Formats: sequence, structure tokens, C-alpha cells
Amino acid sequence: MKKLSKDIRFEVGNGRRQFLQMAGYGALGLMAGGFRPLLGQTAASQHGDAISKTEFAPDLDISLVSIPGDLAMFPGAATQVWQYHAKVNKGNKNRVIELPRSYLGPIIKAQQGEKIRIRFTNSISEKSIVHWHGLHVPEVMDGHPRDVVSPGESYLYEFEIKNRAGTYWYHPHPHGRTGPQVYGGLAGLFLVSDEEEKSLGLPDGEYDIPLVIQDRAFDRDNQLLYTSGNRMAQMTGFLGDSILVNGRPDFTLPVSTTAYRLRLLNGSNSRIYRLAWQDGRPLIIIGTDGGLLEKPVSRSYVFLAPGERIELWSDFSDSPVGYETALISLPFDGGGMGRGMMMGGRRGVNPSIPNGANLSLFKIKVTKSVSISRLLPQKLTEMGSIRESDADNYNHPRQFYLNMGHMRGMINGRVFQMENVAEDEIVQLGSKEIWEFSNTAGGMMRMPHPIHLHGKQFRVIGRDGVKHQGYVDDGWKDTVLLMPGERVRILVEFDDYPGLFLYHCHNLEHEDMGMMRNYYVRRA
Ligand SMILES: [Cu+2]
Repeated sequence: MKKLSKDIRFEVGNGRRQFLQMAGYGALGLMAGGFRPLLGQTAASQHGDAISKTEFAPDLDISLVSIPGDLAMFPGAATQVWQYHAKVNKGNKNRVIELPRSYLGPIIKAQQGEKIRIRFTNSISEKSIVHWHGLHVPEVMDGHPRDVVSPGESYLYEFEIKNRAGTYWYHPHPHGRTGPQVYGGLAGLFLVSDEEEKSLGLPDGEYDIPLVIQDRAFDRDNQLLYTSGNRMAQMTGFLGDSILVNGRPDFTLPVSTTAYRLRLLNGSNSRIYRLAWQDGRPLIIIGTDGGLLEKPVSRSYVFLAPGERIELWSDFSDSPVGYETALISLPFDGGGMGRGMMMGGRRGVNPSIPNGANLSLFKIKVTKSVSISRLLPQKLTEMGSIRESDADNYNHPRQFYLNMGHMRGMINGRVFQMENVAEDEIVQLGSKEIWEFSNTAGGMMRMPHPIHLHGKQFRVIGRDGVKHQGYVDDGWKDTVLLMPGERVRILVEFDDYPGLFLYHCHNLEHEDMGMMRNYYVRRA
């Protein structure tokens, strides 16, 4: 394999410079020689209980590789990034959509009930593994950090799509390096459709728009800046000064005079957005992490934390051609170490804007008049009732206390250990439980924590300490935001897959600092 001569570098945020050498395994070699055959570790060879390749007949078989790349993002030097690229080996070629001029990975599309094979090859210079955020897959397919593969090695994923239609995504999950790897560019959307969704006649095709919102910082040579090495900055999490949408700065979405389905993912490392329309129109929310809501809800603003998705119904039929508005982030108290501190604003001088700052995320410009009228369905799906009393631990909900301290993130006073599970982190297969998360620590460490559960979508059944209207807790969720002082109860059913799964803070710097734990689903 050809060696790529270029280095990718992440500058240290505190003024010192540190360069991570990106040796070996270049994109050129890969593209010229085609994808390497599977080497070494695969799910099938590592784990006896994985589905064997012979009996797994995929509807979609794709190769996915993580590689260094160059991207012309600004005038001048190209920006060095890490990227996912994919190609379809078997199945419909239109199921993998590369985003032009973006570091983001391709959008992978699948239908409920389909069998998917993904041959992942890691061609960056450090260990990595891919996690399918929000997808309900068996233990060995989930991208646990213990399953990382070394540069040049591959991992074979084979799973059936059991999720409802919705906006899911994929990103690396190596322990201690998830933040820098996602930041470097490794992330992509995974969209699932199903029959129920199709029957609703929601805006589709060019009227169904994915929008991945991320913040970044660049130096004067257009290279990405990261906080690595600066532990204090890491306590807050990475906060850049540039907003990128679908990997592009200064993003404008041209729209026609009709209704759109806007699928928003907060793919930022730690920035939280308090979304609102600049022109004051309400946000009409039709879906969250795990797919469509029972019925649309209207909010003047809504919080979107790292890892969370929200789907909007946005109708521009009443706006004339030439009309402009924007999706903005309203100010809020973002907590954290950087509160009230503007750490410089110029490029290359540690550019950072605090969490909770007022921001414009992207512009909307009405450019075309069309006569496609769509009515917002008043009923989208059947959610099923939630009965807390059905929980097996109704009288003794499992308690999880979130805390930061000593440059570490902790859950119940514990930091992540690769395969460690405490007695109170073991659940029975087939059980239904209430888990209660408390972000009630005081002092300097009052920070927001978006908590993500692997393995299962859950329902939010209660919140205490909330002083605003910015949450949409009605639907299926896999990530839930807890602002300082808040307490959240979720109901989750461990109905099928046994094994070791993660739960963690999706502030990626917190996660990398250990704010992550395993839970174990034990066979009854
Ligand atoms: Cu956190």
C-alpha cells in the first residue's frame, strides 16, 4: 500500500503545537488497488455467536473505509481531514450517496427488515471502529471500543435493520479518541425508511433534506484546530468559531415554495444548539432520534445536543421568491469552564465561541415558485402507551449520577474501563426498567451532559428541575440532554439482544475523559 506523504495535524488549543502524524495507508493506494480483502479481525472470526457469512444473505453489501483526505473548503490551502468513503458491492447503488465537497461520510439508506453487510476497513493511522448510532443491533455489531481495528485491518458488520424509519448516523467509537476522530471528519448519516412512513406522503426526494450541524475551528492555513493536550478546554469540550452544515461553511439552503422535511443532526463534539427560526415562525417537529412522533409538535425553540436528531416540517409556501430567513441558535447558559470567557476570536489564536452563544446556523433562501401543496398529517404514527408501573424496577429505579472532577468524567463515581461492569450495571434480558440520570453536581463542574444509550431506543418518562420549554420528549430517543440541575427518567426495554453495551455522555470530550460505562444484558 502506498504511503501518503501528507500529514494531518491538529493544533493544540493552548498555543503549543502538537502534530499527529498520519503515516501509511493512504487514499491513493486504496483507490488505485480497490478495497483490500478482509484481514484479521472480523465479527465472525472473533465471536463465535456472530452470524456466519454463509447464512447471511445481505440485501445491501457495502465497503466502507476511513482514510485521510484533502478538501478545498476555503480559498487557499486544502484542509486535511479524515473521511469515510463507501462503495456498493451488492444491492441498489443509490443506497449510498456521497456528499459532494464535504468531509462527511456518504448517506447510507436502508429499509426496515433489510439485511446489511458493511465491510469496514480502517485506513487512518490509529485504531478505530464504527458505531451505528441509534440502530438496534447485536453486541458485536455495535462498534464497542474493545472491537477497535488497527490501521489496515477490517471489521465485518452484518445486521438486520430492526429500527423504525428515522434519521440515524454512524461515527467512530475508539476509547479516548472518539472526539478527535469525529472532529477530523469521520461521521455520516444512516437513514432508515419503512412502510408506515411511506404511507404518510411526507416530503421526499429533493424536499427531504439532511442537515448535519457541526462547529469547527481553523488556523490561518485552513487546517483544523483541536483542543488535544489542553485538559481544561477538554473539560468543557471542543467549541469552535465556525458553523458548518453538511461539512460546508456559510451554508445556504435554496428552497421552493412548498413543504420540506428537514432532518437535523447535531454532529458537533460538544456544542448544544437552541434552535429557532430567525423570522419567529414556530418549529414544527415531526420526528426525534428514533423516528416519527405520534403527532407534530410546535415549539418556539428546541434544544439539540450532540448526537440528537430532530425532524422538522417546514413549509415555505407562504413566502415569496427572494424571501430569506435563517435557522439560528438562541442564547442560553451553556455552563462549563468557558462560561463568559471569549478565548480570542481571530483565526489561529485559539478561536472559540462559548456554548450558548447566539449563532446563525444556516440561511434559507426561497428561490423558486412551485405548486406542490402538502398538508401536514395530524397523525404520524402510533407510539403505544407508556406505563411506568410496567417497569420491573418501578419501586427502585436505577440511579445514575453524572459528575466531572479531577480531569475525568464519571457516572456514579466511576470512569470507563473497557470491559468492566459493576453489579448495579447488570440487567436481565427481557426486563423493562426505569433509569434515572441526575446532573445535580454543583460548583465549577455544572455542565450539560447529553446521555446516549447504546443498544436500545427509550422513552423519556419524566424530568425534574427544568426551567424552559425546549425539550421534545414525546418520541423514541437514544440521546437525552440534561442541563445542570436536571434529572431525567427513561423507560427502556431490554427485549432481545444480550451482551455488553455502552451508555455515556455524548459530549465527545467528556466521553473520551471516561464519562462512559458498560451495562450488561444477562440472559435470564
Ligand atoms: Cu458530559
